Amino acid sequence: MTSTVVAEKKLNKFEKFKAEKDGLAIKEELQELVQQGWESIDKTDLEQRLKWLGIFHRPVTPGKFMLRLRVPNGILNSRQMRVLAKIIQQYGEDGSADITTRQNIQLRGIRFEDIPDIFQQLKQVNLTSVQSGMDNVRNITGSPVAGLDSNELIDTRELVQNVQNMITNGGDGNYAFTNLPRKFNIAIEGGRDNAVHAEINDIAFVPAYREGILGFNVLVGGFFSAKRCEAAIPLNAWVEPNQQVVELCRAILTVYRDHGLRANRQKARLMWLIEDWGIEKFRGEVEAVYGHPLLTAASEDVIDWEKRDHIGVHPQQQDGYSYVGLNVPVGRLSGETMFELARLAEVYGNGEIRCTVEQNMILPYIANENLEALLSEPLLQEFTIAPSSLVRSLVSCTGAKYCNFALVETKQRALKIAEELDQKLNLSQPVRIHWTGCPNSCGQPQVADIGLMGTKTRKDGQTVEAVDIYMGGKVGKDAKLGTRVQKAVPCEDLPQVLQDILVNDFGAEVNQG
Ligand code: SRM
Ligand code: SF4
Repeated sequence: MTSTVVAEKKLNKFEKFKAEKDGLAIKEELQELVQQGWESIDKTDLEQRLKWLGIFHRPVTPGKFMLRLRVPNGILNSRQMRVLAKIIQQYGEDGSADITTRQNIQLRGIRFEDIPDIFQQLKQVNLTSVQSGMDNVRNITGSPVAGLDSNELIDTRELVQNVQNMITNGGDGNYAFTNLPRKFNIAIEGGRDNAVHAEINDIAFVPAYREGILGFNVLVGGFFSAKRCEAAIPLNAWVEPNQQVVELCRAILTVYRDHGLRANRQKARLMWLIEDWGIEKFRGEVEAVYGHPLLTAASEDVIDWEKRDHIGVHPQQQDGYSYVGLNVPVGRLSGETMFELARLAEVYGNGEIRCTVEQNMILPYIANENLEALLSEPLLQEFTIAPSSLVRSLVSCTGAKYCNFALVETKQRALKIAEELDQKLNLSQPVRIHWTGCPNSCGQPQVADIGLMGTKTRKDGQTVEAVDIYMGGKVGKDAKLGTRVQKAVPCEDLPQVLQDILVNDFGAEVNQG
């Protein structure tokens, strides 16, 4: 008996509630639920199904919700940014936003009764939060400098948008893909530096020449989970950078939806199916749904650069223009800073604002003669183009302030320690530190030079917050996942432990005096 048949017989509790009522069905019930008030909503609707609309109740802050958007390719315009700023500003102290590790935006402090109105506002500026949580395809990432980078191979913007439209039915919701066995990640890289971390996605498209024609090699099955982390493997397929990308995504998602393992939720990500079948059979099933013979992969891809972080001023492919990468410490934004970003994008640029997977922002199309004026704007002192070394490359997941999975507080602590070490040490090379509050690995500690994963330990007879330390993550060309090198270091000992690692492994020097 194949495991797929077993899967059909023994469904886990998530499969049961999805079979009872699809998560997307909550869309039609929203008005009624709002009238009812969040306290009396059925528990599964509140804690699970609302996530199909991107609405996450935060038990850490009862009655306050997080709204996870979709920002295809990380690109927003100033009108959209203003709407987002306005939404969170009404919540005062509670209202904030985060740039996520998938080039996306999450809004915080949202009150349930406001959601229908918020959805109206989002629709007016062509934004959606649909299918952004639970067993759906997450925000689709693409090269953050698509259409700007003079060394770009493929402009990913339209492709990402088209894949999102296929999956979400243009943002209205699409029952064809709302009951996957588990979450699903897609990335499309168009540059030479693997800016999207292709290797950690369930499907990744990476540029590759086949018989002189530029298209994509396809990788599948990359994922992180508390149980297991794997880099994506080649599907041995090559597609042209057009509708073929969309159709191949549709085919892979269809095979995953119909055959993915659903018995054990810990073994439901795409890689488990690929392993169960073997890559040959998987490829064959995908090809059958795709409906045409798949071309074999090009012998090598064109990822031949080290990864860039896009911070600072960079000339664009358009003469006379630059894009400016701003460091947003641990990705946190206030309503005020978002309004200001929108203003700067309009005054100095073309109105666009882009997010990166490092939780930073890019302002494109700054005419070179206006650079000086932009750089002297007050916001650029806060979101600087010249941050200190460790702050520059710092990434952090949400952590205990809002996430009930968290074992430690992350963002605030990450920033404080990085700032202190930057004061104390001289670093001659960039060191990428990623924090993640629990083994779910949203902060991607395995891609970092130094990854910190929240845990608990005992110290002096007390249970204290601690981290496991990962090292050896390599990004860009020949990307490789890091592995755990130390277990359960109490957070209070971390500044010294990190200092020692930075001195011994990364050549940092302690400032004298
Ligand atoms: Fe994540 C669950 C936040 C990127 C792996 N993730 C969660 C939840 C929804 C848990 C919850 O309900 O509280 C977190 C919401 C906390 C909050 O209030 O913000 C959460 N994940 C995040 C974000 C916001 C971290 C950040 O600060 O940037 C990222 C949102 C991305 C987006 O825009 O959609 C985020 N999560 C990731 C990534 C990184 C990536 O995609 O490159 C991963 C690892 C890669 C992967 O998925 O393969 C990731 N998140 C998980 C997992 C483990 C998945 C698994 O297969 O076991 C969970 C738990 C789950 O799904 O059961 C999870
Ligand atoms: Fe929450 Fe854990 Fe993800 Fe951090 S890694 S956002 S603590 S689920």
